[in-house]
Amino acid sequence: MIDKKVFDLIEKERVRQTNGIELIASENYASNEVMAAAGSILTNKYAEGLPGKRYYGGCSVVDNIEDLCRERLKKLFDASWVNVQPHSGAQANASVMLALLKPGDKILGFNLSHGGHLTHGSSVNFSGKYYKPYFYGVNKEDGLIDYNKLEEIAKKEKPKLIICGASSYSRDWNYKRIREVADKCGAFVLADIAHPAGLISRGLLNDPLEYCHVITSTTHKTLRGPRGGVIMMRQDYDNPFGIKTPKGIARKISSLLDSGVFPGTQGGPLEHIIAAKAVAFKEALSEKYFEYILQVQKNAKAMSESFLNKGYNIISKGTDNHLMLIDLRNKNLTGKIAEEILDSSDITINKNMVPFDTQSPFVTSGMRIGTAAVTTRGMNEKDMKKIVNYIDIVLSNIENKNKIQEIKSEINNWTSKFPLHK
Ligand code: DSN
Repeated sequence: MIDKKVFDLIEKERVRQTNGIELIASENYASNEVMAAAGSILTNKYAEGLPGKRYYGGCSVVDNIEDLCRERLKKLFDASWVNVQPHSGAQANASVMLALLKPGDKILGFNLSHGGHLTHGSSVNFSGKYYKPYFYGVNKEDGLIDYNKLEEIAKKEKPKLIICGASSYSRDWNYKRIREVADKCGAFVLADIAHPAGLISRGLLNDPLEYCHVITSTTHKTLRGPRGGVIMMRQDYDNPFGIKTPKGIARKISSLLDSGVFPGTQGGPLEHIIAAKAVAFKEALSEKYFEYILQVQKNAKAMSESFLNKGYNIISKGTDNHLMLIDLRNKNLTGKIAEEILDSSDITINKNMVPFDTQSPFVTSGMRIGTAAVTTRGMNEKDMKKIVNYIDIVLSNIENKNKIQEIKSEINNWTSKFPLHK
């Protein structure tokens, strides 16, 4: 039996992904092998627990798969301990907080409206409901993180956890400085590297594992794997909060984190996704991936220069990673209008709050753009200029339906030269 309705819709989505220009900074095109593993028979298996310590029989094969995945991830980030079971980045962050904090503990995260993430203390998320959040942000003048303010808040409030990492910050992080602040106030540091993980894994950005106690990431953005999350540490620590097992045994942080994932916040791990993560990590260790991720970074720089040349206001005036955030107020546009009009020409971006935004999160004054997906299709710096040109024409002709239709046809024709998978 074939479910025609569902498979017709999947085919429609394949066509959409193929015809358009995909610039959502958190998206990418996973390889056919990654997708084959994600769509495999492993979806049938329950495996609560960890390899060698499961609550179900018949786990010998999935034990091998999960061990392989863990070893590859350790190699990729030079980590000594990893957990590859989180179903998502949000689950990974929830597991870490459950493991290291008690309800009501103070946490210090990067302001969502300055580029942070919901799970770093937002009032609408578990992290802002169960813990007491404080926020640092960027300077108004240069759009760069205000580390002095971060230190000031940390010294005053003495949070248990300082979170660094972002979903729309285009610059590298000073992890060393954050760790120094944390040591002064007795906090743990969690680096959520969901976005730049691929660049970090191949040494193109500062290494958070050197200074941060715990690292979380997603696997589907720059890492180009299946949708999912992971947790890592380079060094295990004794637990300074004195959490003990019911039998009175003091537990290491790694053991608390494992329990934070299961049974703390999840049931059975998704072994088909863990297999797909393993495939993606093997790919990420390859020379070909290094060339790819280097090109992602070059493309982002080329794209931000083209936008600046056309008078667009890029927050912090450039990028170190795979994305950029553009304040559209000098173009008399909101993020909402830009997203809608670009969508109608088959260019996909997302509206985004900019620091000190005066619009609501549903409207916003900005747009976020990333180069991970278009680079997977084989596009280079020259193509980035072309894309900026298309965006500029569309945003300068929002009332001109014919022009937008003309650009859309041109784009559909142009993207057919760049297959999703080679
Ligand atoms: N929603 C993701 C993003 O687009 O950055 C982060 O979780």
